[in-house]
Amino acid sequence: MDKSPLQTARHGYLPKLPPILRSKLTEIGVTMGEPTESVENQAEMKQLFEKTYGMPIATFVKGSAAGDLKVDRAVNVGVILSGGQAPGGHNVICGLFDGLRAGNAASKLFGFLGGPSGLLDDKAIEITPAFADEYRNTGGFDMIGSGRTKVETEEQFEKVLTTCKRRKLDAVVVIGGDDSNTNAALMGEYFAKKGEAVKVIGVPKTIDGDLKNQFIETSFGFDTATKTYAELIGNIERDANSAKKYWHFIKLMGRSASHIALECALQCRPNVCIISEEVEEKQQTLDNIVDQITRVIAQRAENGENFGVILIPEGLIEFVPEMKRLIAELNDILAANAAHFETLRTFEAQAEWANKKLGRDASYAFSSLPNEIQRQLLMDRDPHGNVQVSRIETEKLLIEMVESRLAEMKREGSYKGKFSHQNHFFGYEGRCAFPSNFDADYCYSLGYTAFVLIANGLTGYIASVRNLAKPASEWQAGGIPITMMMNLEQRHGHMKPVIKKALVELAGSPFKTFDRSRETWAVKTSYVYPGAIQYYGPDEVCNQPTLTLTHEHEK
Ligand code: FBP
Repeated sequence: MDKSPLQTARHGYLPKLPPILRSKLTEIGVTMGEPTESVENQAEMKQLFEKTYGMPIATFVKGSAAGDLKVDRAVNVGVILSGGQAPGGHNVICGLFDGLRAGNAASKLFGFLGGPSGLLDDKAIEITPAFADEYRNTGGFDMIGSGRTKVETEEQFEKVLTTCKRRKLDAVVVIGGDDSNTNAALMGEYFAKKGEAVKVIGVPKTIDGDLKNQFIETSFGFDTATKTYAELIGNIERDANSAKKYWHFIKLMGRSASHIALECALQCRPNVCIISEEVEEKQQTLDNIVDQITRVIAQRAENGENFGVILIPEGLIEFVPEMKRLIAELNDILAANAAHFETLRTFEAQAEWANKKLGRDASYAFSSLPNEIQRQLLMDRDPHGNVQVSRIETEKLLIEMVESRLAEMKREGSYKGKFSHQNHFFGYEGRCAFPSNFDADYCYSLGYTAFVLIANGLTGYIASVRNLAKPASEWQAGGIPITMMMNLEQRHGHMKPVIKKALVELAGSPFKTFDRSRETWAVKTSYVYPGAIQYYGPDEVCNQPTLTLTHEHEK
């Protein structure tokens, strides 16, 4: 395969590891902290996770390694990439591979193909040194592929176990987001309950940035994805400020949380950035959001500035109270009547059926939406029961509503400007970018950490590399029990144990920083142009963490 000059250069990049992981493996010990609790529903979670609930936080320290797997014994480990792509996944695999081989050169790593389904169907390749080298510091998940199959039934766990036994696996590493790490926790518990020796370790991945807590400071991929989007937004801002004729509505990925939109706003200072969590907190309707946008457009028009940039988080629709209720009702009726719904061939028939099944308020909300959005709301759910928000064109819905509101204002004489618009959706553009130095280092460290957790006989843990706002020379490593991040939520019409998404905290420093300046950015053009990710050069240009991480560490 032909390689670009950057691809060739990045092969030679040596990811930085936290000091503890640079020690000899026999000198890495683990200290165990206090027992932990799940974020909510502690009593129920304790019952559901009899074996793996309440385990302590593990921190690697200099000392002799302890545990039931000795680091120098040859081990077999399976790895899967699960869910949406995020920059750096390949480096997690390479870090895990290098850790395994540093422990014992005869250890084997199997990459299961296409995500969890590879584990179920036992489709795997053995990772060799030459194969790993091909993928070091590259973006994408094409090394072994990914998928979103949910592993939750006893039959599926048994199939995974059969695969593990056939391959003589000591452990499985699941590289994934909240749903995939929920799978990992369930699998770890199942094996432990059955007295099986196979360990399960998770690694926090998702560009959405919503798989985090005090010990998982960020999920990998968030850094690179937001820097990629920020480059594009900055370019559009500069275009808008040059041509002075368009309002750009930019939808940004992030299935639920608005971390991506907020980070891009902090980096680029757009005129408006909607934060879904604030919409929910203030119980804002779609009309309220349209008011907020049109007010800014009218104010800028008075200053002769008929252009601007508006950021819209992908998950917004699910946070607008009337839409949230509508989607929840739709999810339930679609789950309960899946077979009948399949028989409805046309959109008209589906919409009519849904309208009859919905309660009065939800039916009113549904009918008030343009047909295209109705159609998008009725589309297939993902295997975890989620609406596929990346396919709902919220940016176009808002443009339509803003345009008609501005027309009314023009008639009333309260708006005299000119409104021309462009719409964009940035999501897939950022998921497979070359990992930034931060993500390249973080991911490699996470993979290596996963190996050390396995070597110490831990299961049901997620790899944790901490102190990330500081240079890698000050990072720490360890693991936390996955159950610590879990609670019960309604999925497919049933209460299920899942990892609780970490949403944007309105009392948190990143949002407060944005809040302090947004009124100014709305009216006065204050754009900042971050430019492309830099891989080589001075630290302040190529080794900075996200502003979210930086602000969160200020508190
Ligand atoms: P993960 O949570 O699996 O990391 O995926 C996140 C994401 O990129 C969301 O931002 C987006 O809504 C979704 O995946 C898109 O999914 P798909 O790749 O199936 O279109």
